[in-house]
Order: sequence, then structure tokens, then C-alpha cells
Amino acid sequence: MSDTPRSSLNILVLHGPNLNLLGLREPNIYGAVTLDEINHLLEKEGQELGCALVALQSNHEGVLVDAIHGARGQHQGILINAGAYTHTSIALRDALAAVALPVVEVHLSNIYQREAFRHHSFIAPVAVGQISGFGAESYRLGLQALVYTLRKLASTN
Ligand code: CA2
Repeated sequence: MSDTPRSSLNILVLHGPNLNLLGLREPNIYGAVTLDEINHLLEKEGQELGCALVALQSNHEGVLVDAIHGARGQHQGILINAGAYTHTSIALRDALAAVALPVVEVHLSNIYQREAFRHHSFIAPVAVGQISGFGAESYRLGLQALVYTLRKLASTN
């Protein structure tokens, strides 16, 4: 039996505010892994899964909104940890809804075990799903879930 070639996927990975400080501050909450290490882990997982990644971190809501708009025609899906904007940003939610690409939301910490203001996500209703609480592993699981979703969609279209 011959292998069917896998369609080429290009995923946009977005990291929200303060995530540039990962591994440098508050390791008790967010762990010792740096953002560079997370991007490297994702790059490796992307190779395993046969997809390319472009990663961007920003502390600015508008930069993230622009990156989401720019994903149209360039990327097939978005993996996002919107950081604190998860709980505040209707602008990010509207941008994600507008581009209508499959989105997987990830969080390092279990946001439901934390303060009540972290329990609500504006992103969740426009995401395929959410992975929360597994540290850096949340990103790997999130990428797997996104690629699984995109391949399933491609096989039914
Ligand atoms: O658990 C997550 O991944 C969060 O998205 C992280 C956000 C937080 O506001 C969300 O409620 C949950 C905060 C990211 C801040 O990252 C830091 C890393 C090191 C030092 C300080 C902040």
C-alpha cells in the first residue's frame, strides 16, 4: 500500500503579553522553560507532524490582531496562547472569528484552578478547543490537536 502524501500545512503560533518573560520570572507558576525553548519544541513537533510554523510573541494587542489578519492565505490554522488578553480581548476574539481559520487555544497553567478572573476566555468560543494546565506540553498537545483537526477537515473536503 502506498502512502498518500500529506498536504503541506503552515501554522501560525501566537504568544501574547509577558510570555517573553517565561523561564526568567515566576518559575513557580509558569515553569523554567523559556519561550525560545517552547518555540524549539514546537518546531521539532512540527517536523514530526510534517508542518511548518511561524511563531510571533507580542505584548501589544494590535500587533496580535494584525498578525491574525495576515494569517489569511498564509496559514491554515492558528495556535494561540493569548496570555492575559485571553480574559479581556474582544478585539482578538473578533479577529479570530473574522479570519475563520481553525484555532487551538493553549495555556501553560490550568486557568480554572486560578483566580476567578482567569476562568473566562474570550477566545474559547471561537476556538476548536482549549488545552490548559500541562506547562510547555500544552503547546505540543495543542499543535497535535490543530494538525489533527486540519487533516480531518482536508479529508472531508
Ligand atoms: O497559563 C497561561 O498560559 C496564561 O495564558 C499565562 C498568562 C495569564 O495571564 C493567563 O491567565 C494564563 C500570563 C503570562 C505571563 O507570563 C509570565 C511569565 C513569566 C513571568 C511573568 C509572567
